[in-house]
Amino acid sequence: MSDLLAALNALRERLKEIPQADERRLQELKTELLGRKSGALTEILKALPSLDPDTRKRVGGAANALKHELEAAIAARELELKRGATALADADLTMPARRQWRGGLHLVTQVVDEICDIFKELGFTRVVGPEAETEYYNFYALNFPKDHPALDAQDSFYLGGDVVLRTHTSPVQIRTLEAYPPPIRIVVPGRCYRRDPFDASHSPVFEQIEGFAVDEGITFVDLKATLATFARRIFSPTTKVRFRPSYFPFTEPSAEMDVQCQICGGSGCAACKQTGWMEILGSGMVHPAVLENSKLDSDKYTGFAWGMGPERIAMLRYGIPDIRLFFDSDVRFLEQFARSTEHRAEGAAPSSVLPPSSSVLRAPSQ
Ligand code: 2NL
Repeated sequence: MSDLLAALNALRERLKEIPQADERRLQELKTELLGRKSGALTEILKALPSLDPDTRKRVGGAANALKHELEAAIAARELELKRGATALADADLTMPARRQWRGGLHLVTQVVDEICDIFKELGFTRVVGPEAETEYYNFYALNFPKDHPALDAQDSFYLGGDVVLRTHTSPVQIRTLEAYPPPIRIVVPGRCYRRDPFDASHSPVFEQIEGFAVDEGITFVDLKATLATFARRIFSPTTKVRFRPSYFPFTEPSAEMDVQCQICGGSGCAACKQTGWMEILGSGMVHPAVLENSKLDSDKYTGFAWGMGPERIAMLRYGIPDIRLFFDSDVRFLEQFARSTEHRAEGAAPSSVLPPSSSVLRAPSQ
């Protein structure tokens, strides 16, 4: 008798399997538990007639109760499976999937990578450095006079003391001069900060790319050939360039480079103010004082350098009228230019970072 009650208890445990069963398993369970020929419960019911009336009553009652529970659980699961199948049958499998948006590189990032890749082919290494700098690296090492207006807090962002948000990436060139002997050929992209208005053509936060070459025997011919080659690569192979005399504290002589207007081709339009030319960068031969400040012999070594704004290059190339569009983070604008990030993960070599130095925010003791 207690054997039969134990068997009933074991069967009750199997109730738990029912809500998890799929359609096939449910049919198997139905046969295993309630099957007329050899279902587990049927076997117990078959044994009832040989029991004494009292026991028969107790075991029989328990067996019937379990039978009803099993039948109810199976019926509930059958209904559930049927409903699920109906829901799936009603789904429109031809409906287009929701578009996947994996993000993409900002247009300015793409242009920075492209510019650095062109100079990489010309032998220049990509280098980055800190955005918080000392006045020494940002100004004095670069031959800025002590009373230059850029040193005024009205013109630059001071973080306190002599620490300033860099106004150009030139400090990285100075750090490279200190860390490596010539020959040096580097391109330096990065964020820069100036107290400028935020209008169609200015932003207080902007990207710059500077280039820098120092070696024995470098002349203005190297500067012109390198930068003209760059212009023909970033615009088109037939793009004409011209150099106009200019002034920077850290170069002598200095020159601005113009390219034929990318909108009208040179005939004159509103975009080039009827000149047929567009200014794309400033450049010059590295001032001997800059080399001497970093302990290089300016009779032995010469160099050239240039600086340009990738936002401006992107605006000229794609006809973007307002620099603020790059900073508004409006996806409707940005996604028009978005390309996959995959080439970057694979292709673009990471920028070299200058060797770690305890002097990152210190001027050299001299
Ligand atoms: C511009 C002009 C320029 C440089 C940047 C440079 C850096 C060192 C030494 C000498 Cl360390 N020169 N950089 C030279 C000429 C022009 O930028 O209009 N940028 C937007």
